[in-house]
Amino acid sequence: MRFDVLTIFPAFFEGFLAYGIVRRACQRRQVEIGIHNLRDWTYDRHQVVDDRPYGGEDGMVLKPEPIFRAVEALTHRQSNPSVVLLTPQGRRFDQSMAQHLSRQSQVVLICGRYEGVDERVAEHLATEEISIGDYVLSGGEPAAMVVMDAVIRLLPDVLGNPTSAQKESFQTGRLDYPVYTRPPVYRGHAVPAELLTGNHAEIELWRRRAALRKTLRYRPDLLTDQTRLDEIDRRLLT
Ligand code: 6GU
Repeated sequence: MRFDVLTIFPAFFEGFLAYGIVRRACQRRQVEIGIHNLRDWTYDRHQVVDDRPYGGEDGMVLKPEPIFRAVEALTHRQSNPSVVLLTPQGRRFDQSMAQHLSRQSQVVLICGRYEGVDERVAEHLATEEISIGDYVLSGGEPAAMVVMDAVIRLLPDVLGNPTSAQKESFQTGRLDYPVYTRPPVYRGHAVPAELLTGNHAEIELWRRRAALRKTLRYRPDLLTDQTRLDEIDRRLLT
């Protein structure tokens, strides 16, 4: 699949592309990522991408023309691209949206900036508007990296172990279980004894209980839909 990112801060993405899973996936041609400077689609001498909002108010708004031109230049109509506008006003991003995007052949990510983006981009150019959570960032760039990371790790053969992406939190309806490594006792704090028994049934039961306990404490909302849990989890909760 291919991502094209539209931003006024292309350098923001240098570290993201240079490390870890994302770098490896690009090298192996499992994903292509193009980072594009919105100013390249301005025609004026000062490459102006923003303007003052109609109706007054503080702050500046990203102009529609460079964004429309850029998206039209970057997309190939036959690839039926997803055009995603990243703003705090969008639909909240989750694992099912990551899965949906991982099945697209091209995704354009438009990073919002300043106090907003001319609404005609959301209405007449973007196919979806996405927020990564209920807080305000000063721009969509970190959100674009979040979306790409979540999607890229779902692509075929990107993660070492093919089942690992399926077993994770949000796929199973509960948070992941806690993990420990050596030493067995650190500053007087012992690793749970069940994990040292070598008894796989006992380890599995401990992991389920511990995962459900953490989910109840931090994300009880995940447990209101018990149809996503399996039979063993449902029994442990009652
Ligand atoms: Cl996508 N953009 C901005 N500016 N703030 C956000 C966001 C996006 N998602 C959550 N907060």
